[in-house]
Amino acid sequence: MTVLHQPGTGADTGGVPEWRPRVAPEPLLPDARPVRVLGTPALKERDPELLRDLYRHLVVGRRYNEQATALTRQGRLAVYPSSTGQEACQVAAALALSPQDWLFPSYRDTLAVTARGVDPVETLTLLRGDWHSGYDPHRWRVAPLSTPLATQLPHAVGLAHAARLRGDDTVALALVGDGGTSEGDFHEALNFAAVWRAPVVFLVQNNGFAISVPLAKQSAAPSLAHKAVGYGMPGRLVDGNDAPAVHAVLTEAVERARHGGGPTLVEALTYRVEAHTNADDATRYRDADEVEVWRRHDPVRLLEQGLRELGLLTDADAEQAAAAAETMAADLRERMHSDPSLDPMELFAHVYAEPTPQLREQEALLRAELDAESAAGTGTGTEGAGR
Ligand SMILES: Cc1ncc(C[n+]2csc(CCOP(=O)(O)OP(=O)(O)O)c2C)c(N)n1
Repeated sequence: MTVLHQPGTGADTGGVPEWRPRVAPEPLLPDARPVRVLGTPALKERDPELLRDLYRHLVVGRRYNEQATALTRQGRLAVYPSSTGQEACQVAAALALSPQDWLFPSYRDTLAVTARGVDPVETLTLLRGDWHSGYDPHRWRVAPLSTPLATQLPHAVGLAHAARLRGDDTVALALVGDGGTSEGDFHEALNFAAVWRAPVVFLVQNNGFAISVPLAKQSAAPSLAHKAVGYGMPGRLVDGNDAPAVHAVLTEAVERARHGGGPTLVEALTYRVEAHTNADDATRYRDADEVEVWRRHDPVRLLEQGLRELGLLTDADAEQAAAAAETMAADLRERMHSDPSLDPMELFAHVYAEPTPQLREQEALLRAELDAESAAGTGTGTEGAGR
């Protein structure tokens, strides 16, 4: 219960104004150890259908990462930040939400977006460099993938707060990396979320690095989950490679938010097994041994093992999941190999309601250039096409 700052009478404190913490800090402290479900008796209590669903999404997600990375090598995708090793966080995030909820992803969260139902090709539109967002955020209740770090967090808080004011039972779940917690937007978002008791959940995927910068060079906090206490919200710590555990912790936080309990900060401990993107060489800043340790703590294999031990997954189920992954990859490959039809003039659309004189001038220059190319027969063949 919130206690307002109370100056008191000073009578019983020797003239020093009385002070009490405004919120008791102990209940906000994160779990002493990362929550785990796999390898514990709690696994048996989870819904078998949910566990199988998580597994199928993880297998498809792993394949999506492989295929998207291959597309960068074939020149079909400008950049891809792989989430191999982080699939459990992303899939659990999508599956913890109800249809009326909103997801606020970063550039690395393509699996969370597709697990929510967005077309795998449309998820990649931004990373292909074609358009700001390939999907309709309102239809899917998924904000555009955010490249500027942590900017999605205040957006999530604003949406959640507005939903609450309108009486909607919508919860926003915002994803951010460990590096993103160093941004001012992280602070502003968490602070307002707690002050407003907004129905929002923050999931930090602590994958160890912000490109080449290890977490130890960014934060001296006991854990990122501990930061929650300073804002007045609970912090949770979970094994980010344990899909049922991430799902359980997020579901609890989402339902708490939905029922007026306010925001939660969840830190999922995971690891970015691949390089930051296809443009990065991770061998320059980390040891192969470290990567190997995490490869052994693999989210897909861990879940498969847990399900098989309980008799919840047969060879046929595993083959079916693998076949679904191959079908998705083949479709992705085929559709990404056809040239998008783009209209370069759209660069100027949706910038301002009233374009500035400079933009009008640039627009006219580009139009003239495209017309000249087209008259000379050297155009890109994309002029005037819809996207
Ligand atoms: C505001 C801002 N500053 C810097 C960058 C450049 N940048 C892109 S990714 C990245 C590291 C982010 O690390 P983290 O938040 O841990 O996420 P991860 O990439 O590991 O998922 C940086 C600094 C950016 N995109 N936005």
